[in-house]
Amino acid sequence: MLETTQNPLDDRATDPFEVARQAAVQIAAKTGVEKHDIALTLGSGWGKAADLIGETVATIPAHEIVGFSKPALEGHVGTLRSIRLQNGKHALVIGARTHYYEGHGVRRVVHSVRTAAAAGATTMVLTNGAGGIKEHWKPGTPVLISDHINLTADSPLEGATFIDLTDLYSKRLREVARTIDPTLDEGVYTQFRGPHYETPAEVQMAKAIGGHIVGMSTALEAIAARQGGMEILGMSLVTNLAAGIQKTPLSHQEVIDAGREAEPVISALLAQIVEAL
Ligand code: 8IG
Repeated sequence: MLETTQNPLDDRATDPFEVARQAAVQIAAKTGVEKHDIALTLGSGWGKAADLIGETVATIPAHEIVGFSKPALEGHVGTLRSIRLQNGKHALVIGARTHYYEGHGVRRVVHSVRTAAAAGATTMVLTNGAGGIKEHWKPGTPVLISDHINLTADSPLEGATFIDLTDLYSKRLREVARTIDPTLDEGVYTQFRGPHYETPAEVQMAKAIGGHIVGMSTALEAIAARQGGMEILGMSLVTNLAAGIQKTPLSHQEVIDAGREAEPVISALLAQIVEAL
């Protein structure tokens, strides 16, 4: 895709936190909402949750906000939405994820998370569609992320920034989610670079090192969210069993279809969880 305007994050001399602060100021101006309490990134299969969590105050095309890119993928809605929850809190819904595999660098990947922190959010809900390694997870199963393994060999942290990642995906928030659905299982999310799916051998490696879910997002975002001081809830929708675990080859269309089918149920679940946070 041809980009006509320069993204300030691509200039190494720019402070990415300053860009995030500017983005937060623009969001406050365009939405009329001074502070957002909670932010949600809605990945494939989770988009409908935005319509269920509350009353939409404003919808902004993400590329109108500094540092955000145009969406790379059809089906990934490039909007930022400000929603007033029933409990009076304000949620910022990020429907514009930049994936690491797009090759624009990790600063762009985590810009939405840094913007959410700058906008005042103290809770970050990260959702995604992913492959499952546990065989009993049928396509359409929502899973809580308990921890992650970052196989991108990259980090959103720059320089000697040493940050603890213990309890990165808040145990407290996982327990809140289980008050809504006690049957929610959990697993370790393994982020691969993508955009290819894994080979069956790579899935076996992920399993051997303690992974249960394979995907192409979230881990880098969670690190940035921790740096921003936010409490994190991570949820994956298992849209397919990982390569070699399921007997048939993976098809992007099947993944999309499984997401669409599960969307109403898991979106309603997420809306209930958000209300309880
Ligand atoms: I949806 O099986 C979805 N995203 N890496 N592997 C990886 N990402 C995914 C998968 C999968 N399914």
